[in-house]
Amino acid sequence: MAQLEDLENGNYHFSFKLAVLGDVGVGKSTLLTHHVQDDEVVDMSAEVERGYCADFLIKSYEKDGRKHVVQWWDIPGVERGDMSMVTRLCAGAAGGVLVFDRDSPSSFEALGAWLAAAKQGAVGGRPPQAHGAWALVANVIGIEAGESEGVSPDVARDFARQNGMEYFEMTGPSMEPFHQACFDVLSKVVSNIPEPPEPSLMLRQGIAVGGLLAADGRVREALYKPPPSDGM
Ligand SMILES: Nc1nc2c(ncn2[C@@H]2O[C@H](COP(=O)(O)OP(=O)(O)OP(=O)(O)O)[C@@H](O)[C@H]2O)c(=O)[nH]1
Ligand SMILES: [Mg+2]
Repeated sequence: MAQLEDLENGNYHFSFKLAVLGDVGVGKSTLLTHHVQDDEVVDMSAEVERGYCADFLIKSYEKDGRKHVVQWWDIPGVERGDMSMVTRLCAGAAGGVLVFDRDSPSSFEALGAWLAAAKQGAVGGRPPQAHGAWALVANVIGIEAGESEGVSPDVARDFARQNGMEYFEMTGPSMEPFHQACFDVLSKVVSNIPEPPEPSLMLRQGIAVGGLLAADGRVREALYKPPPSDGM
């Protein structure tokens, strides 16, 4: 439970929410669980209004001497029936990972709707991450295997490029492409953190400041500075 305790006790520099989205059965929960399980899994259910439910898992990352605690929200594919709920489930997220099944063209065609709904709820940093930092993962599950030729990697890569995302392909049992997608999103979010971290900007980016950061003298100074004027 160390990861959850870290979150509860503010034992981090920064903490933020990321989402994993995509159609039913494309492997989101499986991939996310493996990603988080690398050290320790904390699987919890967050009850959301009207009985909807999304699991979230917590994972800590070290980057450039700072500790980031991420709440990964595992958005159920059935929520595609109510995209306004997807927007609400993604509220305050700093970005996330979209997943589709290469053997299921319909799971690829749905990505635009998933991304639009997620971006509406997400918060962000500087453009092009103004609506969060996102990455695309092609999984191979075989939901519709045999019914079509599947989704061409070139078409998927084009979609990713048009939407400012990196593209990652699961090719075998290795989890590496999914890890890379998560790290890509994480490093984009982290690269948007202002230096020194100015509280009102951080709030707008959905990033919470933890106790480890507050112990930093330069940061304490920034915390007590008045927020920058936005010209109004
Ligand atoms: N063949 C194959 N099956 C997989 C793989 N990953 C997951 N599965 C299976 O595919 C099914 C769906 O996986 P989940 O991870 O539950 O899919 P999901 O995207 O979380 O689905 P929802 O939560 O319903 O939206 C499960 O039965 C998994 O065991 C994979 O890499 N290859
Ligand atoms: Mg799932």
